[in-house]
Amino acid sequence: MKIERIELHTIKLPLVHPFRTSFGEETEKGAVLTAVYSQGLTGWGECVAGSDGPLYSSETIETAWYVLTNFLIPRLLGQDISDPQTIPALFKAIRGHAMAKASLENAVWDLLAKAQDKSLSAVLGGVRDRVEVGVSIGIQPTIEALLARVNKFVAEGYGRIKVKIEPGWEVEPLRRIRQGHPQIRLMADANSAFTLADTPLLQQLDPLKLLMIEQPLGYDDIADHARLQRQLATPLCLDESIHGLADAQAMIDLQAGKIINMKVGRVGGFTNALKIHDMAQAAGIAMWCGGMLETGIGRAANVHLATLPNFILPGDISATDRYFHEDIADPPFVLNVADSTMTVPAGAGIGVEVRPERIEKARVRYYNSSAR
Ligand code: OSB
Ligand code: MG
Repeated sequence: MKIERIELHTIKLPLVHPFRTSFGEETEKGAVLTAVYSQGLTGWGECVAGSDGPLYSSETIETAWYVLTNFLIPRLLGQDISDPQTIPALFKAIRGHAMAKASLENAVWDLLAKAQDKSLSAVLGGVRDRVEVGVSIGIQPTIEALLARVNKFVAEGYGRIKVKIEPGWEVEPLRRIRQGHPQIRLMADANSAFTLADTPLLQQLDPLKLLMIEQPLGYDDIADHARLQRQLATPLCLDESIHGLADAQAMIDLQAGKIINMKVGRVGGFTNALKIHDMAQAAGIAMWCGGMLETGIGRAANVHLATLPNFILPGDISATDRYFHEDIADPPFVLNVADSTMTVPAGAGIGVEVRPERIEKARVRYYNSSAR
């Protein structure tokens, strides 16, 4: 299909509850939404780069806009694409900027799936129609506030709880959650807030039987995670450190952890995500789908991705009402309370209906370009 037209929309949506991690607090979700047009169909993508600065990764919505409009869109517009796995080659000369690349490539996956009248899960090779999910809870002002939040989400039906940690907010909060919920699947995410010198502190988490500790050390550091894993019983999971195939291979070779948090934006799109999925599966590295507080577009893409066979742990994919009062797509995602799952949209492509009037309401920046 010839890519006839591409639109970008930067939107800002207020979050229902502020989200604090070791790298900062977000009260609003900013995203660049990508739309690709061909033969009367529209494919949608969402760029997960940060709107508050290069804090989680080096990309921001501003760097993504710059790279998309100057380098990526000119390489894609007017191209005749029949297989989205050919797109990374078009973008090869552009180094880095995985999230910008993914937002465009993933929109083409949606477009081509819609043209075949197949769900995104079907074209990716998914094997299930519901995916296990959990909730990621930010750093709270007090332990009492954290426990109240955990209890609320457990009561809502979430069967896996992840809490953000940082120095000074680690062992005690997790111990108190464990006391109240002896059996729940519990894990911690440090977003790179610790160093190897904190090994004795992190060892104190071993008796709490956490599912995993996510990204305790440097955002680009694989070797130190290997050193730490040798001294911990709790499995380590890498998030920030895995930017592509080479990082996943290094993690496997160095035994730097046992689990990968897959974020399709962080690895540059579905083509790379599929390759890392297969590589990890062959190496016995488990995988789950991470989240970046996505709108309905990115959330739908995540749900489809999580249907792949090696996604064997619950994902950071929560119900829409946990993030937004009103999303830009319908229907909202809801939790199946009986088994802490989310149902995969059955329609073509990402399977959600994007609402243009809501995008317009939330929009702060717009771009439109047509092929000649
Ligand atoms: O590290 O997994 C992370 C949100 C923004 C940036 C980084 C992370 C997160 C989350 C939220 O943990 C997961 C979600 O979308 O619910
Ligand atoms: Mg993380």
